[in-house]
Amino acid sequence: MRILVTGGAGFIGSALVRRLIRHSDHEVLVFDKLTYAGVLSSLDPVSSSDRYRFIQADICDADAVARAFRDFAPEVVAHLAAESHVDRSIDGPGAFVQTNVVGTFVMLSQALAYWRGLDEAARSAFRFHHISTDEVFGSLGEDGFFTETTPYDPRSPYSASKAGSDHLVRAWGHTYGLPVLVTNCSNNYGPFHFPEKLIPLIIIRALNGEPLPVYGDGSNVRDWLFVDDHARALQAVFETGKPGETYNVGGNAERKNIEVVTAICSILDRLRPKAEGRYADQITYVTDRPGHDHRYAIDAAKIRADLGWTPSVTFEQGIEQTVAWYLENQSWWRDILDARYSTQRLGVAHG
Ligand code: NAD
Ligand code: TDX
Repeated sequence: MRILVTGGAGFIGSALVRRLIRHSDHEVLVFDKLTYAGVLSSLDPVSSSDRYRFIQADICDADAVARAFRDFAPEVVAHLAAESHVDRSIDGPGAFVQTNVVGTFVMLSQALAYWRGLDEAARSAFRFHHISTDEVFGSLGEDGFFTETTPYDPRSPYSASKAGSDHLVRAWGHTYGLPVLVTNCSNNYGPFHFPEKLIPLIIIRALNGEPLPVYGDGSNVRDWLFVDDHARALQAVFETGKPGETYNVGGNAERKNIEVVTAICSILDRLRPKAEGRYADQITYVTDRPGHDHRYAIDAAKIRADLGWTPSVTFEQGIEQTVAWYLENQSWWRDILDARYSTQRLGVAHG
């Protein structure tokens, strides 16, 4: 199949593209604006494949999107392009509304126009897959899980913009018959993760001998999924999922933030011991994130039962691999630190 991957130079998009080139016969067109979060070198491992193509363009640019549909004639759209960092959405929500809401509208409008021009067999085979987040469901207390029928309750500018885009995607399915799929996934981690996010930020700052900022008291809980397992879930959904359906994707690996940070510190103590002391000595509790959601947890029973997908690695295996990758691939993240973002605090609202 021909798969149009928006946001393919990002963390999850690049993992999906590497997987599709290495483990399928699909052709891939990456459509990516290359914002601060787009890192083309994440695609170096597969960019010499003749089944891989790249276009630098904005999903809000209807003409560029229309051209990509016309020239590439995709059978699947895997729509991952988004502003993805909650802290940045606190500092500058406008970009989130623009890319996540307006950009998704443009993608849907152009997909619909293209889809209507296909013959009947191609129309029924076509899929528009929107990659979304569990944050649309809001925040849980100590118990319970998000299912596909949990009511939406987004609470940050980021999650509100993703909720808006999810609603638009479903509306295009219900109203116009576009064959859409939505997946809502928990926190991903793994190689090529941009240093603004908790896990890479902690690894990098630990290695640089800097304080390790834990928001609030560190008791917030996230469910962590290794990014390659997410990529495998996405492929299963657009290849075999039922149009109109939503699938929750999760790692069954709930951890308090402080547990994640101390796990990273212990792995580093073993793999790269400090001359004196331990990495955990660098942990510093800092002002909480405004509106910080307490807990996310996913019930992934549906994708397991319907599509046979389960995570392949535990959090302990995945975090070990991730720390090792950051140790072995320092040029990837040092280039980012030099040119784009040097792990400073973001998202402290000023009222
Ligand atoms: P990311 O920030 O690493 O990558 C986003 C990519 O989108 C970048 O390559 C960027 O250049 C591109 N992009 C941004 N705005 C664009 C625009 N206007 N036009 C074209 N390209 C644009 O994000 P990620 O962590 O890989 O997340 C990918 C998707 O998965 C997002 O939709 C996100 O909401 C969703 N998601 C992420 C997680 C997670 O834990 N990271 C979990 C669940 C869902
Ligand atoms: O320095 C930090 N210290 C800290 O304690 C950072 C950057 C984060 N945190 C906390 C906040 C969260 O409780 O760690 C947790 C994880 O934070 P992020 O890595 O920013 O992820 P999160 O806000 O949970 O959102 C992520 O998962 C869901 C992705 O960024 C989203 O795109 C995805 O939808």
